[in-house]
Amino acid sequence: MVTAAASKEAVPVEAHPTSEDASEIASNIKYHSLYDPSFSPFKFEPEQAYFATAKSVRNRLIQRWNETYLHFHKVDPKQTYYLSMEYLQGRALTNAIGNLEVAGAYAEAIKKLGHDLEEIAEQEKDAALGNGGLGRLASCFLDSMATLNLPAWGYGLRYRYGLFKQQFSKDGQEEVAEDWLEKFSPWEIVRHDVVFPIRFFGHVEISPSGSRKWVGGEVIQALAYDVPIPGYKTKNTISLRLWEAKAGAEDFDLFQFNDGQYETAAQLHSKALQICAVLYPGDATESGKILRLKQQFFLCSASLQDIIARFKERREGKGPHPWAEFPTKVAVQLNDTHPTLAIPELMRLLLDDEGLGWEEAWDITTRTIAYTNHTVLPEALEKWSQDVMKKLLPRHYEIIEEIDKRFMAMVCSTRSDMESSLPGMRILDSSNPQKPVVRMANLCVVSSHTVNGVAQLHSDILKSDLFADYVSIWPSKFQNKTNGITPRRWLRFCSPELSNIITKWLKTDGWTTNLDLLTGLRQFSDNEELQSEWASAKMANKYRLAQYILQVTGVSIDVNSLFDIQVKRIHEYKRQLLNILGAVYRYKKLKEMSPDERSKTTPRTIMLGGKAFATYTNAKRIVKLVNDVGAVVNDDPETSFYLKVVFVPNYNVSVAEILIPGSELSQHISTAGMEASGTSNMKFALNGCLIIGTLDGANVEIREEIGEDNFFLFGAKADEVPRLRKERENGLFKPDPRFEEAKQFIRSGVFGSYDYNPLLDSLEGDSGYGRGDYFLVGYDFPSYMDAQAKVDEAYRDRKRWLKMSILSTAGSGKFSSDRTIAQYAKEIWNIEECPVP
Ligand code: B1N
Repeated sequence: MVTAAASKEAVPVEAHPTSEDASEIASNIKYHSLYDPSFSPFKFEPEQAYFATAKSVRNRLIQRWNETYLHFHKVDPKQTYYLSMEYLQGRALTNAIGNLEVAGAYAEAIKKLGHDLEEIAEQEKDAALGNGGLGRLASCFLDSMATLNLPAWGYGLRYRYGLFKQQFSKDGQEEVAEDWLEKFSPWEIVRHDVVFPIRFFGHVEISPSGSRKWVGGEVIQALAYDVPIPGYKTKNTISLRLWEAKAGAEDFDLFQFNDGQYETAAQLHSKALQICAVLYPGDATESGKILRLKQQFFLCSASLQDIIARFKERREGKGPHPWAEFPTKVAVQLNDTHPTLAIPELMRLLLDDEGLGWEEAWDITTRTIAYTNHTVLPEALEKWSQDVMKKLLPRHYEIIEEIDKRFMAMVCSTRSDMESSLPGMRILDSSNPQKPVVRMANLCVVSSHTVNGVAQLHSDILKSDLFADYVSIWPSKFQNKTNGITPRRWLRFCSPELSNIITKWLKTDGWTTNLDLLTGLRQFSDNEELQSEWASAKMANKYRLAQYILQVTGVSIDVNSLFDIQVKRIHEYKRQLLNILGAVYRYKKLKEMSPDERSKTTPRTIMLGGKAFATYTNAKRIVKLVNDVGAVVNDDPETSFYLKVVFVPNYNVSVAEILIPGSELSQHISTAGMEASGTSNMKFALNGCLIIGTLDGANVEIREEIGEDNFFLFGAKADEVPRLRKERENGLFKPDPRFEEAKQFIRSGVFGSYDYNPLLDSLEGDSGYGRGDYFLVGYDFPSYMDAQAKVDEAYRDRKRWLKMSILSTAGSGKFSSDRTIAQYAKEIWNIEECPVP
């Protein structure tokens, strides 16, 4: 027995891989640091302690993950495969020990080793294989699928560099590659036994019998990495399978290498590296476009080959493969159009490799695939050049052509009344002969058995607008599945203080898996004892947040001020500009007040955070403006007690876990009709944070659930937006003087010498989206300011505010991703739970 030198207690080194005893867990952590070292075994600083702890937890996960796989294999239920180009997993350690219910024991064990669990957990880099809401939704869904014991898998790509790190220079945001695999990830298991060939380019060969085969081109290998996803309070642990691209030794030309042609010798190796190098590379250039399409196909082809192999394996010895059974064993969900190529790829595998006829293959494909739409923004609806598609995927292009042809024939023969709508419904759009394209959303709608939006309003807009023509052909194809979030990561683990109070008052912790139980808090919303406990939990979270802000920005914020937060990707439709214009106006008014008048106002700390896409100029200008306003406002001795403006750098999942619990007001202020759902709105409300927002996305349903008195509503309604834009174009819009004053104040140069005129001009003249202020910042500004005045007033009444805060949490039950996933399982996938005994 070896004893650990660096620890506080003399801890023996032993395996104890599944013990729940703190001393034995400490021995196990030591065991990993000594016998599976990734650093000098004699070092045990926080970083080494993190990796050793992670390896210890990982073994527990692997055991459950193996049992789950074997159980699914034995029962052979219908399974769901969730295909997504993005996952925003964040950190795994706290979540894993929380879900396994060993957090307390691990905390104690780590203390015995002379460290602190929180400090150890902070060593972990976020797995940021996604951009924003869509990727985080996929991760919340995995958590719920595991927790609900559903037979389900996630499939994605193992990007070498995930979402960039946001840094600042004097010119504003700079993007730096985020090396989440710099050391290694202890949460993945490389599967050298799971490898599939993926072909690109080449040509189609037709045999004398007329059968078609895709041959030639370049072939790259897809290698699986499995990330175990533990459910909460269950043994079930499912897989997120991430594909990595690889070339083999046979692709390495030793002859060329020895001849000094080093680059050409390893050409395929470098091509393979490019595929999984980065998340969503810019697609402005032709080569960038091909690379993005290659990524999408890589995910689809590897995943479908894997799914088919599993289907066959489970039928081994049971006679020939009854393909008609495939849709009774397999459900494939497309997370937006990014994995659309799963459709022609499944068709190709069934037609060319399995020898099925078109009708049969089409029937199987359409009964297997379902599609979720996440946006109505025209620029986000994917269109791929027909020429690029033909070149990269010649056989898939043929299949898409055939789907398009048969769809047209069907409409013409059964719905002659719809002929004039046909050009807009077609998959192939050749209306611009210079740039013929494939419309991916149309391919998805035509080929899926179900299409869903992600909040009621969004699903209604899909039906009345974007997909209206299809609705008249297939009225029952369209559904709504309002998004949700996992209450484990987004309340139970990120705010233990508030969680304990909720458990105490509800007399059960059952809310963590049945979030509707939170309505039980309503009856206590006036109770002074609960209110005072609630206030101290929120205050503890505000302290933690204030400390974090000080540490990353150097700005000291007052925990007694109203903490007002807007964090999300920077986009003009999300209207961070409305927020900052409001802040600028507030500052100007504070400056004009006498000290006595000022002392009657509500002190506020406005925090904004989020990343701007590298080439999105206006988004970057907004980030710069927030920083510049903060620099002036925070240093103004006259007003800084009443107003601080902070840009929170590098917003990501783990930063959200600090911000959201400490928030009191959050802003969800997109132009109505443009935010499909939003999911941070749900996280904030769940944490007792009040919302100021428009009637957009899931805000509509949140307001319904928590009550309109507890929601600060403002702004135009979705159905008014087209008319307001028209009026604006026709010069009928009269701006509010406060709006003009705020813009003028910025133009006057108070916030530095950077030229904000182009940004502000987008609110007036031609914004590039058509005639000026497409996002109606000017139209909504007065009602926004009025709503903000109501916020200030409500905050001054502490009892009233606390009651509203409690009611926000109490009304958030609907927004659990457990509810969302249960609905997908029943109403789209037709799968049932399969708990490991
Ligand atoms: O998906 C989220 C929603 O809550 C948000 O409202 C919505 O904006 C977001 C292209 C997207 N829609 N579309 C994307 C992501 C990456 C990309 O390359 C589009 N993200 C959303 C979850 O439903």
